[in-house]
Amino acid sequence: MSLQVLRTIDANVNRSREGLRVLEDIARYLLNDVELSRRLRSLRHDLARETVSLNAALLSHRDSAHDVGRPPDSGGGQRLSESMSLRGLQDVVTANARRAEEALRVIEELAKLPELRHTLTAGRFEQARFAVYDAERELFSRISRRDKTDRLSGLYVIVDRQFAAGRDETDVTRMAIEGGASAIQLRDKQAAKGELLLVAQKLRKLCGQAGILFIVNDHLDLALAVDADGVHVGRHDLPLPVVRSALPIDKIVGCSVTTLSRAVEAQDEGADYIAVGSIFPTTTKSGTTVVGLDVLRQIKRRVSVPVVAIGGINRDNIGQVVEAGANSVAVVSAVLGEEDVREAGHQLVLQMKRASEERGTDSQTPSQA
Ligand code: TZP
Ligand code: MG
Repeated sequence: MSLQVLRTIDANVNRSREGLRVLEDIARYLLNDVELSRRLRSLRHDLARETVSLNAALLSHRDSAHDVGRPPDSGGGQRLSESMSLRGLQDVVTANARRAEEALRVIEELAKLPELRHTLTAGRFEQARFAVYDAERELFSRISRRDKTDRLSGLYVIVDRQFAAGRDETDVTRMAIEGGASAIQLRDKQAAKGELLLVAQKLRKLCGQAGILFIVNDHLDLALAVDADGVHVGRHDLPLPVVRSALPIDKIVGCSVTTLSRAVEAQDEGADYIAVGSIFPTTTKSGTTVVGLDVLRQIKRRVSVPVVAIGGINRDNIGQVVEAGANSVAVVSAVLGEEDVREAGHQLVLQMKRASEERGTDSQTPSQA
């Protein structure tokens, strides 16, 4: 077997293993995804088995010292060039998945050479390459969606024209954003789609400029049309799996629930966050079930996705909701029903901060440890 072929195989076995290890550790330590990290680990182990018969030959011909691609000794202190700089975890995933995919392709092609045909099975590396394509997609999706749900935490203002006291949605939204909202949801049970589309486009733009999340209630088609960050559905809307598969992989879907069992089910069906409510009595939505803070606590204990509390929440009771563990608090009337929308939002954000500081301090006291 030629030395050059062995060295090429060696370099690419290493590359694929290293790329896969980075992906595996992202799945394991950054996403806590047991299933995906196990899949990547067994892929890495399977590949090690495929080349085990070549191990001695590969190692004995390894000559890293004379590798023309070896980084210069002074390279460690160098800054990444512009083209190499990574913007975030998504880029780390892409770079390492590509590294593994390309390396696997090289091994696959070399495995077809007559001198290697009996030692390596090209098809195994091809299968592995496709498994990495799938894992790359899944990791990219998980990270992008987690980035969004991380930004949910805080005040989630639902903009519903019916409760805006005749004010323009754009003005109301702008003031809610200035008041400190982390997310805006457009909700409208009455307007025609075409009219709602125009509103959605405006709110999407405002939220984009402010760097906050924009979610569309009920309407998957509108969410897609305006490139919203996500869509919110309940039991009368399209089923979660349908919404999940129709949405681009980096968009989120939220789901309203009133019970613990439905919360667990919604998470299993792909909900990126769960909205629980009505926590307190409300007149904003008719026919709601008042679930209380206990259901919120139970759901918080059982699901790993962020939980948004909704229904009847105002500046007097928002502290209890934060205390019960809500990651985010959704309101309609407590912001839209006030004359000064900005100030109303600001006060709610202040109360939330106070309550979470108290909660943080409490949980750090030795008596609670
Ligand atoms: N879903 C459950 S309660 C509710 C919705 C949309 C209404 C929330 O409005 P408010 O005014 O904050 O009680
Ligand atoms: Mg709905």
